[in-house]
This record gives sequence, structure tokens and C-alpha cells, in this order.
Amino acid sequence: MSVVQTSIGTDHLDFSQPEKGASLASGLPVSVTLQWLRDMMLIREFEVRTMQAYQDRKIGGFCHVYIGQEAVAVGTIAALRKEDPVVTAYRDHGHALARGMDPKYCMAEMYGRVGGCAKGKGGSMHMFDRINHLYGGHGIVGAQTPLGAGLAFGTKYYDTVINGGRSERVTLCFLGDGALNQGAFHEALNLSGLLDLPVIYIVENNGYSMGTSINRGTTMAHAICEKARGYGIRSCEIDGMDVCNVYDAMKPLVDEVRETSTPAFVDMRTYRFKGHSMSDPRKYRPREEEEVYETGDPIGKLRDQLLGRGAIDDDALKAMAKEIRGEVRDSMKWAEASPAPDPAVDLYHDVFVEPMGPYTGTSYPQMIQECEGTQGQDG
Ligand SMILES: Cc1ncc(C[n+]2csc(CCOP(=O)(O)OP(=O)(O)O)c2C)c(N)n1
Ligand SMILES: [Mg+2]
Repeated sequence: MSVVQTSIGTDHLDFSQPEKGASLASGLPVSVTLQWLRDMMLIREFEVRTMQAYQDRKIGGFCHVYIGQEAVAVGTIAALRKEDPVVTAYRDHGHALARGMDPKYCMAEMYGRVGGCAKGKGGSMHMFDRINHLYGGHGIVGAQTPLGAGLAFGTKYYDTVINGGRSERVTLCFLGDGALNQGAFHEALNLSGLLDLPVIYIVENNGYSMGTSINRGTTMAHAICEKARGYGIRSCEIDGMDVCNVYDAMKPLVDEVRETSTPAFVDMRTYRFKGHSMSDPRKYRPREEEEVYETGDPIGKLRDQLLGRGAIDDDALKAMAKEIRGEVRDSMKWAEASPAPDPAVDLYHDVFVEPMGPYTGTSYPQMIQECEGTQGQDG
């Protein structure tokens, strides 16, 4: 299988002749790039307010914000079709918003309220949105990698065997660099290579797994694509701090995976600006290192590029920021107003499977057979 070569950095972007309204990402109108700026700003504002709500004890449990990594979710998901499945780890608010989840469902989920996307039973790490084909949010490191393989197997089976056509969909399976050392990840890669599954494993390589730097905890940290090569899976490195670069590298890769129905692997270089979780004082890395990455803030970069080209001006930018602040504020109001789940009603519902279905097809689970005649009771 071929190794896809992609450009790293922004060298391919020519700023020598700023042109009003000129597109920054190949083949796309500038309105799309403006929408990416808005999407990234929404995620940033959402996460800033999430941190405040956590400190105010309105959000409990584990909570990991996506600040610094916004270009990854926005640029990769932009390369997908609506019906392509997405699955990710626990740092998942950005993926949910980029995939199209209404911020109010995302915020209420973190507040543990019934107005959340999982009726408040999943929390920060378990964003789920079937309509937008987001299949979690997973708290166990690496647990989503076999699910990525399974989703790709499922779509390919459906498209080719049940529908008798071509394999049409591409699954994006995001993971952190810490998941590279999980057995499940290697099993998923092996099966994906073996069965030619249309899935792209995107390692959001932010250099740290909690407080452990990738160099200390992972072999071949300088060239993790080699791990994919061992499974015959093509791979590439992408600068994940520039949304246009992410899109420009991802779009041909997604198209190729869709066309060939074979897997791929991406070492997406990024950086989380905040701690691992809300309880991390981040003493394991020097402030100077953080400052270097902060100067490459993906939002600031795109904003300056668009301003420089006259695609947006300060007033329009301020109006955009104001609108986003209102949207996030509304999401918090929605979360506040939404009731907590009622244990008597919600404790046993949606936890595994509704005993009476809806269930179609030839497999008829044992528990459903056992529940026959007990309609209305919980299993
Ligand atoms: C199987 C498993 N082992 C350990 C943990 C504890 N844990 C939670 S997050 C984390 C670090 C993962 O880092 P990485 O995959 O790089 O993701 P990032 O936080 O950088 O996004 C660990 C070890 C866990 N959730 N699951
Ligand atoms: Mg990491």
C-alpha cells in the first residue's frame, strides 16, 4: 500500500498577493473558511465557559477541554460527508460541536441533565449524536479504536453486501497518542489492514498522555507512522495547528480511502493549551514550551489570515464573537433549566437495550425472549 505524502506547515499557502475574498483552502470558497473560523471560535468559547462552570461546580466528574486542538476536529470533519461515522476518545466536546451537535445538548450533558445528548447519563466524556453520526465519546483509553474498525466494517458490509453496491462511507476514528500503547489499538489496526476497512485512525498527537510526554512513554515517538506501516496501512503526518492545512491534507486522503475502501493512519501534530483535565496543574512541562505553541494558536492564525486578505474586518469579527458568546450563554441557560434525570424513570432506561426493541433482523437477543410477555417492565 502507498504512503501518502502531505505537506506539513503552511508553506503551500501563498500570501504574497493578498486578494479580497480569496480562498485559503484548496478549491473552497472563502465563506467556508469563515465558517471554520466561527466553528473554532465556538469550540473555544464553549470550552472556556465549560472550565468556568466546572470551577463553579455546575459540572462534575472528569472533564477534558479541547482548547488548542480545535483545528483538528474542524479541519478533519470538514473533509467528510454527513453520513460518515465519527468516533473519538474522551476529549470530545470539540468533535461533537464540529459534527453539528447543538451546543445546548452538549452543555446539558456535562451538567448531567436530561436535556443533554445522552440524557445526562454520559457526561463530558460520552458525547453521542446518532443523527450526526457521532458514536461517542469514550472514556477508556483506546476503547474506541476497535469501535472505529467495527463501524467501518458495518458500513462496508451494509453498502456492499446488503445494498449490493460500492462501499460509500469513511469512518474517522480519533485517538490520543496515549492510546498508541493499548493492545486494542493494535488489534484494530490489524483487522483494518486485514479486512481492508475504510477507516482513518487520526492520532491527535499533543505530545502528552496525562503528565507523561510521548518521548518517555512510547517507542518510535518521532515516527509513529511506522506503527501503521507494520500493518500495511498507509500513513502521513499533518500539522494540526492550521485548519486549512488539515483540510487540504485530509480531503484527498478521505477521498482515497472512500475510493479504495482501505484504511489509513494520520499522525496529527497538535498541542493542548490547558492541562490534561480540570484537576491538572501541569507541572510536568515548562511554561516556555506552552508559550511557543500558544503563538501558533490555530484560531489566531486563521483570523489573521482572513483579516489580512480582507475577507473579514474587525467589526464583523466582533459581531461573530458576540453571537458566539450568546449561543454558549444560551446553552448554559438550557442546561440550568433542564431537570436532572429521575432515578425512578431513567436509571434503567437506555442503559443497555430496551427489552421490547425496536429490534429487527434475525438476531433475537436472549434477554428479549426472556422478557416476552412482560411488556412495560424494565430488563
Ligand atoms: C485503559 C485506560 N488506562 C488508563 C486510563 C487513565 N487515563 C485517562 S486519560 C489518559 C491519558 C491518555 O492520553 P492521550 O491518549 O494522549 O489523550 P489526550 O489526553 O492527550 O487527549 C489515561 C492514562 C484510562 N482512561 N483508560
Ligand atoms: Mg495526548
